[in-house]
Parts: sequence; structure tokens; C-alpha cells
Amino acid sequence: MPARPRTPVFFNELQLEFKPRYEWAFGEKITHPETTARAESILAAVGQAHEDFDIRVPAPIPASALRGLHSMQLLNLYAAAEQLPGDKDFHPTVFPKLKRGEGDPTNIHQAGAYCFDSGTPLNAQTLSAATWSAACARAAATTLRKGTKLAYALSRPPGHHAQRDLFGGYCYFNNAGIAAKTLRRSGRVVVLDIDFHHGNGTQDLFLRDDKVLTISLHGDPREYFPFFCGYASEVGEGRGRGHNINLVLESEIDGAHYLAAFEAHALPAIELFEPDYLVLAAGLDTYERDPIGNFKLTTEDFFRLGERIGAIGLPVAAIQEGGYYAAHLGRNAVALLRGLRAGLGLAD
Ligand code: SP5
Ligand code: ZN
Repeated sequence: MPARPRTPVFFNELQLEFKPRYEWAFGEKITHPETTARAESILAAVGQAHEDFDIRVPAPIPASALRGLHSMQLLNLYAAAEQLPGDKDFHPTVFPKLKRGEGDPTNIHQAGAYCFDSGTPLNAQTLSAATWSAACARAAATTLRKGTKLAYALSRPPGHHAQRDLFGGYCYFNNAGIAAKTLRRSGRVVVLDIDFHHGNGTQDLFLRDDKVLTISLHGDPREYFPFFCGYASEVGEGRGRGHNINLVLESEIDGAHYLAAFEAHALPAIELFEPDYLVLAAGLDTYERDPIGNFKLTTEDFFRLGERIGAIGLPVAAIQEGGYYAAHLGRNAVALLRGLRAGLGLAD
């Protein structure tokens, strides 16, 4: 009997050199939740479970792949940020509400033209870390195109809030979008976003696309970030109409009710769409102890959810998104991935 296949985990240590120091949240300066401890927790947990996981450095992502999804201005801005002093986090404070589109992205003081919140700093390490994070997602997708049934991108910084020419929500490049765009070349793709927050970036990137179905389950945007979108009325535009689904879940939902909502509303839509691949925007900030999200999922719930998603039978590229209770993030990621392996029949 051949050994059961190990699941590739893509990560580059250079992603740890980016250390956002704080965010301005509701007028308060707070320690930044998107710490390196998050990725370190996941690395330690998958390292311990080495019978199931194989940690690999991804191939570098070509600039053309980033340009396919994001504007030249956004890329130029991140390059300009590489010139910031090593101890400096730049938070945009001035936003071009009166005038748009003529910003100079090499002038860091105009970064507000490309940013939609005050939680997502730029510094000299942002571009490198975000580029490797995107490379992880692309490598996971490429692996699927070669026939692997499950691959995991330890993408950090996360990506699902990043739009074509906007960063925010701790996100710079849309990693799940990179994976979807890569897989789209060989079939129909569903992006299933289970992060606590609405995946506004991914929604926006594929809003007019009828070959990519985007589904996001999240906390009510009337109360939770990103506030301005994530409503059920956003259903896609043009030929993409009907190919975006926002499932707003009730506050403090537990695992059983979450799974019930998933089965009732997400699963039938996925089956109807008949996709060839599934990109899982795997945020774990739905965890009961998460300091930002307010859902009540347990580690066991992440296993069950993974199992249910795996049982759909589609090849899965799981892309790490949020999850801020760093001490348990690794075990939760492993639970989700082991669930996916079980559902896909890779576990025994
Ligand atoms: C990828 C992702 O999950 N991004 C989330 C961005 C949410 N940013 C706003 C969070 C407001 C922070 N409130 C902190 C409360 C700490 N007790
Ligand atoms: Zn989130």
C-alpha cells in the first residue's frame, strides 16, 4: 500500500519579516492582531502533524500574475513603501474623497488613495511578505491543476479584503483571488469564504465573472467589518449576476447552526454551479475565543466543517485568511485541514 498522500503546506519564512505594529480601531491605537505568532502557531502545529503535512517553499510568483489581479498603482505604492525607514509603519491618514484616480502611488502620503481602513499599515517589509503570501496561494492552485486533491497556502498577511486597487483589513494582495484566477484557466471555480468577515475583495474581483462563484458566510456587516458591503443584496453584476452569494449569519452562532446554514444555503448553490475546483478562504476568526470575531465555533467544529466541504468531492485549495487567537490557531488550522482530508478520502 502506498503511504497516504501528505497535504502540501506552502510557506516562506520571509513572510515572518513583516511585523505590523498597531492599528487605529475606532479611534484607539491597539496592538496589531495580525502578528507573526499566527503563522508561527500554524507552522508548529502542521510541523507536529508531519505524517499528514509536507511544508514546502512556493515558487516565486511572477509579477504578471499580480498584475493580472491588481493595479499597477497598488504595486508601485508597495514598492515605494519599501523605502520607508525600517522602524516605520505608515498609516494613511488623508483620503481623496474629493478627487480620485490621479494619485501618485510613489508618494507615500497619497497612500490613502489605495486604502480603505486604518488597520493596515505599510512598511518596508510589506511588499515582500505580501508577495510570498500570494505565491503560496498560487502554488497551492498550481498543485491542484496537476491533480493534487488538497493543498494549503499558509498565506500571511491575509488577502480576502484586498480589491484590485485597494488594500485594507490587514490584506494587500488577494491570495484567494490569485488561486481562483489560476484555477479558472482549467475550469469553473467556487470561492467559499468562511472567514468571520465578508470577503469584499474577492467579491469585487469576480463580481462580473460567471465562471467564478463567490460565496461568503460572515457576521452582519451592519455591525462588523467591512461594514459597507457583505449584504445579501450584492448578487453579482452583468454576466456575473447570480454568481455572488452573501450569507449573513446571526451574532454568536454556534457550530451546529453554522453547519446547518452552510448545508441549507451554500451547499445547494455550489452543487448547482457544478464547479471543477473549490478555493477555501480559510479564516478561523469564527473561533469561540477569537478577539475580533464573535461566532462560537470550536476546534471540533472546524474538523466537521472541513469534512463537510471535503465531502463535496472537489479539489480544494485552502488559503489561510484571518484568525486572531494565535495560541489555538495552529490546532484549528490542523483540525480544518484534517477534516478536509477525511472528507476527501485522503485520511485512510
Ligand atoms: C483578514 C481579516 O480577518 N481581517 C479583519 C480585519 C478587521 N479589522 C477591524 C477589526 C477591529 C479591531 N477591533 C479590535 C478589538 C480588540 N479587542
Ligand atoms: Zn476575518
